[in-house]
Amino acid sequence: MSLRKLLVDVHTHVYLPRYASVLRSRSNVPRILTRNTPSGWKEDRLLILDDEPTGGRPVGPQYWDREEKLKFMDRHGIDISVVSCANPWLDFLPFSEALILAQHLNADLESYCASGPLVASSAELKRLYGFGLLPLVPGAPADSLSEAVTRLAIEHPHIRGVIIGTRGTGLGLDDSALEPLWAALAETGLVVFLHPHYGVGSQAWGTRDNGHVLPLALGFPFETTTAIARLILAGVLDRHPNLRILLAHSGGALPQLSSRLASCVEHDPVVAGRLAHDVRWYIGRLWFDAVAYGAAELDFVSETIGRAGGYGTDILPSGERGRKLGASRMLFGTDHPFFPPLGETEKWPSVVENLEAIEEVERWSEEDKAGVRARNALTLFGLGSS
Ligand code: 5CU
Repeated sequence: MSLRKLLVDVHTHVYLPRYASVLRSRSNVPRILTRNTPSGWKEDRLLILDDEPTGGRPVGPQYWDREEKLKFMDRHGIDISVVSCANPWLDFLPFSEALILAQHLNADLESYCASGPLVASSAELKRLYGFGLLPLVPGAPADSLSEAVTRLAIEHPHIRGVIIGTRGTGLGLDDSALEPLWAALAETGLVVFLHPHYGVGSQAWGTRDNGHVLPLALGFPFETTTAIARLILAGVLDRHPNLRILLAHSGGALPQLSSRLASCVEHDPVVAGRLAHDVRWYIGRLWFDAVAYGAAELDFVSETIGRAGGYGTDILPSGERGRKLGASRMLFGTDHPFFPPLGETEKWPSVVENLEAIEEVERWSEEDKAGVRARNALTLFGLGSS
């Protein structure tokens, strides 16, 4: 199969068996508990979010079994998945435990990918690659984080990046103690997948029962928006221009708010003085998954990214050139195994919606769409000769 026709999923999660057993061993959230159903079955339930309703939600082999991941990929025509541990990663562990568990889980992930199948018609491309874990928890010494990055890059060829949350070692991603981490990530070229877990200000959700709708639909993306905005405002991308950051859920509200953010910075000489560029310029230095569920949103995000690179320069790439630039920074994702279908269906509606959204962006050429489906990921993760 031509690489142009591939489908690559960059946002797809797993709780490896070792991680699932840690969750099973716990009596506080995050945890997996087994309970008896009224019909006498035992069922596993996952509790990871702070406000998870008592009893959590069903969890099963689709979260940890590689065969289930491959079946899901086959069913949706996905050739390659770049899998990552789902939240909340190692956030709940003390540093000494997080350090050891990260090493074990990264070795597990390497073998999950390396011993998996090849892409049909390719002698070199695997169907599975991964984002590793770092012991990025309170108390982590800065040099241990950069050492972990170097080790990951040297020891695990199928791990092409790291997934991180928004809290760093407790003070967020603008903490200057993280400088050696950014330096090591930029040096190794590992892609940083920035993903939310905590949401923001849950008092804003009110008292009406809306289940997980508001925390997941709004809280998650707002959390990512705040975290990446703080990283940009701290000048991290000026000091580490080779850092490659992929934002979950199409960057949350960052594209929509980027000109407002830029205007606020312009009005604050202290913050503006810290940055080498107009804030919007940095948006063009990031990558965005295409997990937005709508064509209008994808179109808007790519247009915003495309224009971003021109801010502060004489050329404002708009029109086709801007769109191409923007589309080249967007990558298909599914969020599997989250958002499963509610009834019996062959394909998951959440996946079909994301694929249809790519197909329906009228201003993207077939070339742009093929890029979002596969080529951009192949290039970003250095897979095959894209
Ligand atoms: O449904 C959820 O809670 C989640 C989650 O926790 N993490 C994620 O990536 N997607 C959905």
